[in-house]
Amino acid sequence: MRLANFIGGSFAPPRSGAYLDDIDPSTEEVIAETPDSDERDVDDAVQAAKGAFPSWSRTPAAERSKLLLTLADLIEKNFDELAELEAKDSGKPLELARMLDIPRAVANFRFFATAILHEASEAHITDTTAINYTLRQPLGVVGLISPWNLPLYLLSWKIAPAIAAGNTCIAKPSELTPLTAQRLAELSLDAGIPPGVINIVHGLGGKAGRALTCHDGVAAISFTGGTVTGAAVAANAAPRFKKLSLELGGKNPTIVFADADLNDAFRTTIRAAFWNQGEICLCGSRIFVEEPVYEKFVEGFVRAAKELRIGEDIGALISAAHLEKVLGYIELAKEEGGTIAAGGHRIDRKGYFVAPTVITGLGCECRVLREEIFGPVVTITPFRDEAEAVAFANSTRYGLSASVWTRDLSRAHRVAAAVESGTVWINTWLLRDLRVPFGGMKESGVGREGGFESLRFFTEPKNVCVKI
Ligand code: TXE
Repeated sequence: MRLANFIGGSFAPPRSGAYLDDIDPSTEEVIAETPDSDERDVDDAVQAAKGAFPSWSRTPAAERSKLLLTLADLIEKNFDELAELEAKDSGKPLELARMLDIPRAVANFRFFATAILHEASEAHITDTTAINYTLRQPLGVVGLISPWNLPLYLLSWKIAPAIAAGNTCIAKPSELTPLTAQRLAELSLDAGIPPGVINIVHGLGGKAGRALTCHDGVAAISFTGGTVTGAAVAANAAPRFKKLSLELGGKNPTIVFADADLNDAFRTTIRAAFWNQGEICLCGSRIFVEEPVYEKFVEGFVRAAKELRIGEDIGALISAAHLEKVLGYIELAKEEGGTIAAGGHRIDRKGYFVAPTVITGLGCECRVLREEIFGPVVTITPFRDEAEAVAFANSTRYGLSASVWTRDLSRAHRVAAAVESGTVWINTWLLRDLRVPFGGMKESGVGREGGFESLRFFTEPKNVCVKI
């Protein structure tokens, strides 16, 4: 299968004529060729998006909403095919793509299609002298850069609010997982979304992605990916005064107090550790357990980790390079003095599979507890009291999410307030309401997405002051 860019409603080969191999991580076979686009393709897409903007931005919200809802219906109609493409492209278990990725893509379009029907704007009355009101107008052409771990899920999380708010967009999916983006382009045509509203340019981050962040015709960049890449995106976009939203990595703590419902904590913590083979920025990769229940917790956790089925519960890692990175951290854990209590090795079969790995015996100063590994690798560390738990949780440069397990209501609120992270789940994990602000503190990002936060990001507030 040879993919194409989607520019101005047509499929076009890359200007360079060059392609990149797209590999199925579970078989290591090439399954498609992805355009190796450059700044010429990005410029073509910007021109198409610019051309479509005046008419799209004037299209009534009710009409835009209808088109987005039609696209959501079409994704649902093609559910099986999209789930299969996603699983093949990313290495994740098919069941997970069916349970998580594709339903969320549908939900994203439905959510923002209806959100724009319920917007209100502020008015500020200046005594008897003036009335101010706030216009929130679309920005124009926006650039959307998404990663490979949740391909359609995160791409649609950006495209839906961007176009719902009246912008036209250029999406740059990860070069490692281009398949569902290609299918989305086709479905957007079937849905009747006008040419140029959604453009998709495939290719490498350092080339096509970089061109998008540097293009003067692009008003804003919404990026999800690694923290180091986020810094490169910011370095290019910030001096050009583009609006920026950065959703970056995480090294999220799961804190289990001795009074928690341990069965529940246990079941959810396993999922938080190993879902999508640990390749979710929200995964709980540092588990802290209060001393009285530590031994019992570790014993049960290790047993459960060993029971996870490779291929069904745990998919393949995205690439050979990422596999090496994850295995490198397992070696580092040993060098740092850790004990591999479960897993710790590659699975002896085709594909980039790593056994679910549990590491004990390391403190928060170790690199394994400070750096994002982004694989099926977790550490479990005991803590003495609440203050130590909070200090451990806050001991990284990241601040994306945290999960706290306790039956003590006051403590739950105290710890939630003290943990430096954009989201704190109490007695749960990854329970998402699309209206809440989503994003990270510290090096986990800048800005928030979700609900009206997304619509605000993709619009420019304008104060209109009318003298009475
Ligand atoms: O993703 P990148 P990578 C973390 C995880 C992982 C690490 C690196 O720790 O090991 O990041 O992953 C595009 N200008 N996360 O390198 O590079 C790229 O093409 C513009 C966390 O695979 O962050 C892709 O479309 N764009 C994470 C997107 O950026 C550039 C999800 C993300 O790729 C670019 C994924 C550039 N200079 C990885 N360089 C999360 N938080 O969910 C790359 N890109």
